[in-house]
Amino acid sequence: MKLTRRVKEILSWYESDNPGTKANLARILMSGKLGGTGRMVILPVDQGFEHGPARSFAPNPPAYDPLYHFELAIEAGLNAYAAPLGMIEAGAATYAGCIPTILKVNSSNSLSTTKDQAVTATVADALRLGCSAIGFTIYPASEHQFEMMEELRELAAEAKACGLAVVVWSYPRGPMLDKAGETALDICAYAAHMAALIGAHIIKVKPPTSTISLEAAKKTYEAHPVDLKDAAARIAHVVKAAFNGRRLVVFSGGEAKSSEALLEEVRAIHAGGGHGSIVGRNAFQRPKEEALKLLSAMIEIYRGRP
Ligand code: FBP
Repeated sequence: MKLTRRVKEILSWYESDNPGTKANLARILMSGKLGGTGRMVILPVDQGFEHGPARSFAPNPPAYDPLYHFELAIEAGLNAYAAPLGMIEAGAATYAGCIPTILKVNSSNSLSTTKDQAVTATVADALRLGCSAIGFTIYPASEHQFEMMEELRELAAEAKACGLAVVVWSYPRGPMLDKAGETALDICAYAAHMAALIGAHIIKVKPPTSTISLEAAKKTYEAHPVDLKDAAARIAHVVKAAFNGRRLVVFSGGEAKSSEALLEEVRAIHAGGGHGSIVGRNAFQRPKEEALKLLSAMIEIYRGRP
């Protein structure tokens, strides 16, 4: 496989990584219909853990089958498929080598009142299953944020030493943030920056809204304004916070919404220099044909053909 100039340039941003990690990042960046472009669409299916099976899969019952998600990601020509241990194990042999996988190594569930996640898989699992990366969620602002960051530090060091890449879901939540604060522009940018500081290769955040939440940051945003009304400008601000664009930043899809609403977000991510989307519910909760159509429309936007 010949790497494109763009992928070589992206790999050059990761100056401390060994050839194994770079090869795994290259695998993700070169796979699927967006392979080589520097943009990505990834399918994450950890919602069964996070929200429960019925809330996740009842809208499209074939999605109860773990193999369905491998098929969907492969047929859609996505860059990678991310899931917790059981989901990856369930299709590991059938789909070995068919699509890069990201093993989600910590998980939360809706039966807990604390904002925390349990470590549910290991770096050894990721290697055994042929994954290209581990995935880890941190909740900046939660009562457990520092333990989560310390767990990530340890797992990321181990993963990198074994030549794996590290994908960080950086989702602010906790007592000091109201619902609007969780996706406020300053908070999303802060979350992306912290993930970069902990050593993430790929950072996943939610699309930022026009709210500025942190009292201490308001003056700075007044002095150095971002065009809050422009979704692309907000995306660009988050990407800037991730080492001035020297880290890959992808944006999540959120709850199921209309295709047009999702594509509008994707246009803003593309225009703002975001590196792609990691979209779960909006893909697997639709009937497969519809999901394939939507994913294909997203890919077209990232290919610069809106
Ligand atoms: P969606 O596209 O379904 O939002 O998936 C992205 C994701 O990060 C999942 O990996 C995760 O399960 C989910 O969002 C968590 O969402 P929340 O924390 O808002 O419940």
